[in-house]
Amino acid sequence: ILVEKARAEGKLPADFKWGAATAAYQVEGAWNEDGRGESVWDHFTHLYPHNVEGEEGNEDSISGNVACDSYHKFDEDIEMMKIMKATHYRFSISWSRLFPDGQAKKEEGKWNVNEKGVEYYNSVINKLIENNVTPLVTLYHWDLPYALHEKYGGWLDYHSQYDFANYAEFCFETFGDRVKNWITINEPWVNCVSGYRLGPGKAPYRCTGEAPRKLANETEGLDLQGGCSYEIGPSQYSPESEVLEANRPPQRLEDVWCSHNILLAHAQAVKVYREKFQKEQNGLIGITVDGEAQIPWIEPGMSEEQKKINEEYANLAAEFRIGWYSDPPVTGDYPQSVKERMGKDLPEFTEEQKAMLKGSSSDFLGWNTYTAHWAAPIEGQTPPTPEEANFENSKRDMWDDNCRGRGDGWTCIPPTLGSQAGSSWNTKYPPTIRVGLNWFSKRYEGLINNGIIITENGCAQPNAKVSRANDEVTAEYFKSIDQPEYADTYEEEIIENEDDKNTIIRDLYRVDWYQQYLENLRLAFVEDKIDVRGYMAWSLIDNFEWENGYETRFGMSYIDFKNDPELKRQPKESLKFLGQWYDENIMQE
Ligand code: PNW
Repeated sequence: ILVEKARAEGKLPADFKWGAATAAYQVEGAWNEDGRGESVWDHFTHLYPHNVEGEEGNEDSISGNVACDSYHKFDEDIEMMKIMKATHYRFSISWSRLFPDGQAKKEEGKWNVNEKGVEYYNSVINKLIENNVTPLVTLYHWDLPYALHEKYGGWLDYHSQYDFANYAEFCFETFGDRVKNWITINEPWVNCVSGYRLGPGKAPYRCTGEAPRKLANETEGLDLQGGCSYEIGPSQYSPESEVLEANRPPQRLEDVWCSHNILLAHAQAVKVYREKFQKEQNGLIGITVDGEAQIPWIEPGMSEEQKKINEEYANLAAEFRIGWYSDPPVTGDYPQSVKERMGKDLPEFTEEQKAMLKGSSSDFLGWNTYTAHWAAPIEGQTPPTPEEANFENSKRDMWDDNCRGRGDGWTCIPPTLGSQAGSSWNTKYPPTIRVGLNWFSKRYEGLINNGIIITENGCAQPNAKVSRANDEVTAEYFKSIDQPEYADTYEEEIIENEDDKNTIIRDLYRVDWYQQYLENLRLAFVEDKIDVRGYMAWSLIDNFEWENGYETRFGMSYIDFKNDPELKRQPKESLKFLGQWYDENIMQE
């Protein structure tokens, strides 16, 4: 009834989950306080300081050592939530803050947990609830305990699923009386492809290429590109991981195996929740996947036949870019197209694993959406056909290096779609959210009980550092296909000087971003009747943007990391805009 009433008024229903998102390593700081253990991000940012953009010699500027210090300043974060009228807040738990060596064990009814960590998350959860904000908790947002990487190669080893499930069980048991919305894993694709294939992007900085390497203590002839950590391979694998010793993924397939193991870890955690907690605690659990909606390339005067080819291609591209990760937790297996075209390079799930995976994200599906890709088959850049899939060093490797590794899914045609925001991959094409919601909804009809939640959406304010060549190309294109409204370049909003606080706070590019993406979300709900249940903006506050450091700002609240030791949060225009959007577009009972 709520839904019908809302649709009739062109609004979102009163129980719509409305909020902002952050992640532990990006905001908490306090990296070595109160017994927290090292994560791969602590370890590798310290080991390879040149892999993150920051100030030479200033360790805090290239790591999450201090970040926004939310570990001590969480009250101030709550003040920001109020401005946007958040009903929900999505944050993540740092696994190594609770279990410094990553291995949760319960003996005689007692967990080997770091109590200070528990105190912190209890206080976060309780404060949210006191302030009428519902917690939406991510268990893993890329900060794998370093001890597990060292012990057996982290996500490369199938043991990781059991360690993750034990940690998850502790969280359900301890926080589940108050936390009713759980996300197991954030963005398996980014975690695995950027962490184990592309180099050096995300920790643990493994990659397939011959990237130059320099450690923190090597001062001679520093190579500012930083390095990949693949050379630490075999010796890091302890005898305990006998299975992996025998079946170690070849370097070229590490991202594929990471993906496989992380999907299993998700399913194991859900199994624990379903069997031991869900009935009594009455909460929901799901996974969050990333991936650009794939927009078929069209041209003025293009034949119907070619349009159809490109549409089919777009679906195939989406199966590779998104379905690879979202199908297993819903349908229980990889998409047929991926299996056929990856051939024997793709690990198989056993029947038992398929059964465990199936429906493991049937409560809800989380989707992080930012950018769109064009899709069209381009000569020399298509993935292998099933016939070509079974050769070592085959066409698939070429395609992987040229296309998949670059993040273009199956499409492989530059540039990405829309005006350039402040991070290289981050372009603005608002219909992407509506296209993607429709794609999921059609693909998983009847398989997801409580709809899709947009668990992240947002942009970095455009700055002078990022190449804007894409703008002109896409602007021309949009004009040619009669969509001039997407031909924006927003030159007046580009920040020339990193310290131009006024431009950063008057973040009109971002206001426009939210306005347009939210309008597309509203249309998906009202017109297309898509079951979308929530929207979390990324991000509540400026924070540690991984390899891009602190000057790539996704936040709706400004922090002067360089000059303000208090790290005061200051609301930007966009934060206020969201509060207004809430009033105007979401039913108030
Ligand atoms: C997400 N891409 O990452 C993450 O979940 C956040 O932690 C991050 O801060 C945010 O988006 C902004 O980057 C992504 O290359 C990283 O398409 C890269 C991509 C997408 C999302």
